[in-house]
Amino acid sequence: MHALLDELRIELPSWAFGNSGTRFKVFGTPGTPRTVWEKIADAATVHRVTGLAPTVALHIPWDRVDDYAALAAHAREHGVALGTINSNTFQDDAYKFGSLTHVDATVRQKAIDHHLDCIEVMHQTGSRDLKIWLADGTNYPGQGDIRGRQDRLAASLATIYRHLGEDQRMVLEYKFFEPAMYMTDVPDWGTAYAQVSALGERAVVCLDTGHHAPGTNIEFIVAQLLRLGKLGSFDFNSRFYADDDLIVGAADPFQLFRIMFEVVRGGGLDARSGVALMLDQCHNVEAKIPGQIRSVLNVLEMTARALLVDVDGLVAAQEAGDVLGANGIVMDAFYTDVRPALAQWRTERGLPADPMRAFAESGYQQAIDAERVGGTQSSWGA
Ligand code: PSV
Ligand code: MN
Repeated sequence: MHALLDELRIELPSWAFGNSGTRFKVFGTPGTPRTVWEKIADAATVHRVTGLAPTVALHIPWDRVDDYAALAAHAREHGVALGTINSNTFQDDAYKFGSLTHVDATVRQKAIDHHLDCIEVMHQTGSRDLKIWLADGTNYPGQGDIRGRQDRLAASLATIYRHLGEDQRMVLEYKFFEPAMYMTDVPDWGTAYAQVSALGERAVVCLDTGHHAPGTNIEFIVAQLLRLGKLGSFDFNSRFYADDDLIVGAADPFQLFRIMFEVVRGGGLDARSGVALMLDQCHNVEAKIPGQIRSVLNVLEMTARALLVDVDGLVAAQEAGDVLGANGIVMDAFYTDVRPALAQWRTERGLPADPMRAFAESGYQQAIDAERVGGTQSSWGA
């Protein structure tokens, strides 16, 4: 296996361990965490069997606690650390017509203050990244002034950026629609790039793989943002139709391979690149902990295949105009079954050869099913 595989780190979202669903129904599952403390214990289980997921992202206010230093210590005791802090300006009545873009300065200030609170949390957790996804947008032509909203967004982001600590970054996520249906204020990588470029070096873009129109060439965006030095992080998931938030690589493993190939090509696996690979998923009907294990393994598997591409041969074929030869080199890597080699790679590192099986045999699920009775199960939005 390629040495760079040892650099792979995948951050888990705390909310993947809570219940989630669609607007039609959220199904509860035995063993679902009631608190962020329990979510972190579950996330640590994924790291124990994969060795690939040493950090957990939090969502504020879903994961609000009184003592973040204690939460960080709890994570450490479980063998993981706290990672990205995600802000949330999409579930408060005040934000009906926008948050950082709102026409009313009082509402904008409330949204800015929430981000300053998140920065305070980051100081206590030791987190590097503040990730911002905005639900801001409009549903009807004429409802809002597109340009005015961009200007207010720029001003709000600049205020937040000024408050970041020296080692902290702002990561701006884009999404082309939903909940706004006509116009979203940060709909695409170009807008996110324009906004973060105006701020400075420590403002970068988050690429959520589910946030593009069907047919979008996502690996092109990866290559371009890496080239521009502005790819801050990924929110990995997969989609069949809209923003499905399904297990990464489930809908289109080849797309995940192509994305990881561009990450490798652009130096994004090197820790110094600052690119954070995160999952942003929900497990609505499947078991959550194995769902996260499978996701981590899918990223590992496609990264291992991407690292198999014979780059020298590829460049030679490209330069010779050998279209089929170049394509054949890429496809050879994609079609290589790396699973036996990865089992061996894990064994050499003292990890279970089969993490899914190791978790199933660990008895952890049965223990939490029995222990976590009563209380209110965590869910998306709580
Ligand atoms: C928005 O759809 C998003 O992708 C953002 O990253 C949010 O923080 C996350 O979903 C919540 O699941
Ligand atoms: Mn996301």
